[in-house]
This record gives sequence, structure tokens and C-alpha cells, in this order.
Amino acid sequence: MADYNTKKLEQRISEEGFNKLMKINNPNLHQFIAKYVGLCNPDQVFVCAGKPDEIQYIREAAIRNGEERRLATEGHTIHFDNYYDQGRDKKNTGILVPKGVELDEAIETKDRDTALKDIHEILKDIMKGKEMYICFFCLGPTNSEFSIPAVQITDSSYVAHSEAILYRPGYEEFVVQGPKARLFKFVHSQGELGEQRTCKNLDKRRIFIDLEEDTVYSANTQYGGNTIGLKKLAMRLAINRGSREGWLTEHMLIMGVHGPKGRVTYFTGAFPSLSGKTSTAMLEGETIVGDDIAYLRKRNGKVRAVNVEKGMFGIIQGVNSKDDPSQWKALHSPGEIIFSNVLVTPDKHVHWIGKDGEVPPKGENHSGGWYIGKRDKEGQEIPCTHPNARFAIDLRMFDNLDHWWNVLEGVVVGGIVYGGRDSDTWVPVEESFDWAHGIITKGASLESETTAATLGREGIREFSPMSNLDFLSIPVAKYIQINVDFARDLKYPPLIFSVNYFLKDKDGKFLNEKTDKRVWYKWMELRVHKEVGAIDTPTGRIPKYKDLKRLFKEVLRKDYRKEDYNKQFMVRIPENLAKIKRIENIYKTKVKGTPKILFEILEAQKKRFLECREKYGDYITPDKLLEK
Ligand code: SPV
Ligand code: MN
Repeated sequence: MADYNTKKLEQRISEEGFNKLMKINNPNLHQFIAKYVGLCNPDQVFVCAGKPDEIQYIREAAIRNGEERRLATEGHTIHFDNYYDQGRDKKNTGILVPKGVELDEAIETKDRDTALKDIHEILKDIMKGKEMYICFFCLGPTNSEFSIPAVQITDSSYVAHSEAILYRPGYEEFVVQGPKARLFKFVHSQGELGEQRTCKNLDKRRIFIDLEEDTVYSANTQYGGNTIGLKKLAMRLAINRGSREGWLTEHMLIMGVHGPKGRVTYFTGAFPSLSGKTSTAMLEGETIVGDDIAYLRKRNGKVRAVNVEKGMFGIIQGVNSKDDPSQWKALHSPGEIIFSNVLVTPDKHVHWIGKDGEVPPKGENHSGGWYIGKRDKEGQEIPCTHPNARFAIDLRMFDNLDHWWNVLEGVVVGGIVYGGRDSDTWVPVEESFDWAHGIITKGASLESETTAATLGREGIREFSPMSNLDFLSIPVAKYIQINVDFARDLKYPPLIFSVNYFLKDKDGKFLNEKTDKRVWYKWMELRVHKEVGAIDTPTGRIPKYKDLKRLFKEVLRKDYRKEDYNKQFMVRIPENLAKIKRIENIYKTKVKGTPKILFEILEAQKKRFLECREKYGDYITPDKLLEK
């Protein structure tokens, strides 16, 4: 078999490329490549071992074939996705399950046999007349217990280029791990291209995740979340693998929070899309390790985390010079950045919704030639950029990158934060009573209100456990149980917190300024080291006024008023009881086999609310609780 595959590869690939493949002693890899070179049938194959001249070849190919165009600033390029290919395609993304196997209704699945047949028919000869790129990366730091070697086959130089920015080079890891490597494999084809060099056959868009072979297939799409195999596609494979091996894959940022006397404490944080994840990872005064995906492992009684990536595929909407100084600076410096689906002006500068300055009257965007007031086929006015327009950048272009961002054993996690868009229930920051209480009442109970950026009505609460629902490849109940068990008996479990940046008063006005979150992280950092006290409420532990007053002064040079504190940290019992009811209902009706502990912990919380209501009424300011 091995010989057969080797021969096939030798026939189809240049001597140089073939030799690069043969340096890796892994028959599984050779078989995989031989199969898809044969099936997709490209005119040429380029093997990228990650050397600078090879990456340069891919950059230039993207310009040559029009998938990217150069912008005015050196190193900046623009890429467009089809107008109807601007986000993750949930409907056509599925976990492949053999007959008789079922996941929850919240997880999109496809019958494995039918789907494999379908995708292999689609992939047949799909790369005729095109070049195939074969690229090697490593998820997590190389040469560490976190490392997962991942191979990407694609006919999109934009996808290959994006991955070179976003992921650590992995060719050497493949060579070192040899036959022992347990690879993740990705096959992608953008299919036929039309105007603006974007996908033509969206009706044949497919993203199929095959857990049995650790392989993901993606076709007739270009948007990064559907095509960049190492991002959300690898995440599904990793959740499945980790669930068997005792480690976690989370949709989490990692950041260093800088405490007193030069101390740095690491936090991870899960936030659903568009509820402040990247802005938290980039918080002024702190340092970033990662903004999207983390692997968590236990070692010597502690939890350690690594950033799976080395770059950011960031949302550009709303990035401005005042709120996002580090991003602003990097986006305006020469260096390698791929912008996607932003507005390009005739002089080749870029603009986006929420950028400083006026919207240029015309240019080119994801709809083609654009002018203010342009409408699409459905009669909707087209904004200057899609709300999900993005940029891909290496984290090393940021001046706030944490010193230990690439450390092999990962950073020690002091705290885990869960937060969503919530206008009326959760307080701005709160610590859970213990690990299991935090996982259940904060992580597993996470909800987020929909925004204008997603289709459908605004302000609807969506259930978003650990902000990871879209990426689960195992049943929700099992995922919750694994999370509960993960650090429960550790000697030094991370503290679990919730945050809410979106709390409003009765008139619909936000109760906090955007910058207030800087104080919440300083408080959490002190809690991890037991350097400040807290007030127990039915939902957890909240800050004392005096500590926040001092921190507001130190961090923001602001006077923090007691009346603001009382409004922000008021315990809102009716809203909290309603939330418990909603969450219980979801776990009873939509999730199969929910662990008992979830209902027990929610029940206990309910009991605390009812007792508290007896004594103090529906809305309780923290000072009342202190009096007890
Ligand atoms: C998200 O939507 O959570 C992202 C972007 O990070 S995507 O790559 O589309 O998943
Ligand atoms: Mn994400």
C-alpha cells in the first residue's frame, strides 16, 4: 500500500515537492495526500514546508490568481468572499455520524455514508486547471504535549496564506513525530470562481467533519470560518479527541492580567461572537496570549492553557483609535495583513463600519462596486462593510503580546471568565462559589442576546453554553459533565467568574462604560490571590464597594460612586429566577441525559433566591446583604 501511494505521489508531484513529503515518515499522510491529489486532480501541486521562500510563493500566488489584491500600505492585501458567503454556514456544516448514532438536536449532523459519497462526488476533478497547496502546521506550540500536527490541502492561496499568518509552522513537527503523529487532515476546494474571484457554486457548499478519520472536508466556500481548517474545523476534531483523553478545547481567549508588583495572572475567557471577546483579550494595560481558541490540560494540580493559534482573525467592525489602540496601530502599520470584506477606496485604502472618520462615498466591497445607499437583490441597503468583515494578522504585530504567549507547557490559569450580552440579569463581575457552581451557573448557563450582526431579530437570548455550542462534536450533556469533572478535584482549580459588560438600567441605558472592564479584571486578579474580600450573594461573590472605589481611582482615575455600585451590583431576583427557569427547561427538553448535578446546583441557587426574597424583596442592593 505504502509503495502504491508513493508511486502515485511521484507521478503527480515535482521532485522537490515529492522529496519534502518523503522526509516525513508517515504512511497515513502519504495515503491521504495521494488520495486527494488523485480525486481533486489539480494541474500542479505545491508542497509548502514553511520556509520563507515557500510562503512568499503562496503570497504571490494569491496576488497572481486574484484571490487577494495589494493595498496602499506595504504588506496589506484585500480578499473578498461571495456576498452570500460572509459567515459560518451552520446549515451545511455537519458532524458525520454513522447510522444509529445520535447527537443533540442543537448539533448539526449528517449521515456519514451519504455525506462522504456526496462530498467525494463534489471533490472529483474540482481542482482541474488549478494548483493544489499542501501545507503543514501545528496546533498549539510545537514540541509540546499540546502539539497536534495538521495538514491542509487547498486550492485557495488565500486559505493557505491565512493559515501561514494564523498558525505555527508544523513541517518539522511532522518530521519529528513521524509515524507516531496523530494528524488532523483538511481538504478544501473553493470550486469554481466568478466575479471578484469568489465562489460561484454556493448551492454545493459543504463543510463535513469526519471524527472517525480526523478529517474535515470543505467545498465551494471561501469564508475563513468555513475553510481555514485549523480554526473552527479543527476545533470540532479537538473537542472529540480531548473528550477521550481528559483535556479541553475551549472557545476562549487567554490573557495576562497584570497585578501588583509585576505579578501576572492568566485568565481564559469564553464569550459568544460580538460580545467583547477580542476587546477583552486586547484590554488596555494587560497582555494577550490568544483571542479565540485554547487547549487546557491539567498538570501538577494546576490547569495550563495554550493558544492553539499564533494570529488573530479579528472582527474589524467598530475598531477605532480610542477603544482599540493596539489594533489600530497594527492595522495602520506596514506588515502582513489580509483584510476581508471591508471597503476599498479608489486610492486603495480601507474603511469599515465604526472606523474613525467619514465613510467614503464609494469604493469596492463584498457587493462589488459600492456607493452609499446601494441596495442588494433583496432590497436591503448594503453597509460599507459586512458586519463580519475581518482581518488576519500575526499576534507578533501587536505591542501588547504577552511575553509567555508561546511557552511549551502553557500558562497557568488563575481564572476562567464567562460572559455574554445580558441587559438585565447578571452583575458586571462575580466569582462563583466553587468550580462546579461556576461551570453550571455561569458556563453552562451562558446566554447572549442577538445583535444586528446576525440575521433575525435583535435582543433575543440565545443559549450558548461555554460559547462553544456551534463547535461541539460530542453530546452537550457529556461536554458539561467533562467540564464539571475537569478541575473539580484539583489542588489549585482556577476560580470561575462571570462578567456582563452589557447591563442596562430601566431606561435601556448601559450601566457601565466600556473601560470599566479594566477594573473588573484587576479585581478578579486580586481574588485569585485572596488579596481582596467579597460579599456573598445568592449567585456568587461580588466585589466590595471600597475595593472597587480604590481600583477605579488607580486604574481609570475615576471617582466611583456608591449609587452606581448599588445599581450595577443589585441582585435582580425576578430576572435571575426567570433565567434559571429558561436554562432548566433547555436542559430538560433539548439536551439528552443532562447530568443531575446541573439541576441540583440550579435548584440550590433557586432556594437561595427564594430565601433572600423573603427577607429583602425582589431587588437587593449589596449593602443590605452586608448588614446580615
Ligand atoms: C467566531 O465566529 O467565533 C470566529 C470567527 O472566531 S469564525 O472563524 O468564523 O469562527
Ligand atoms: Mn471564535
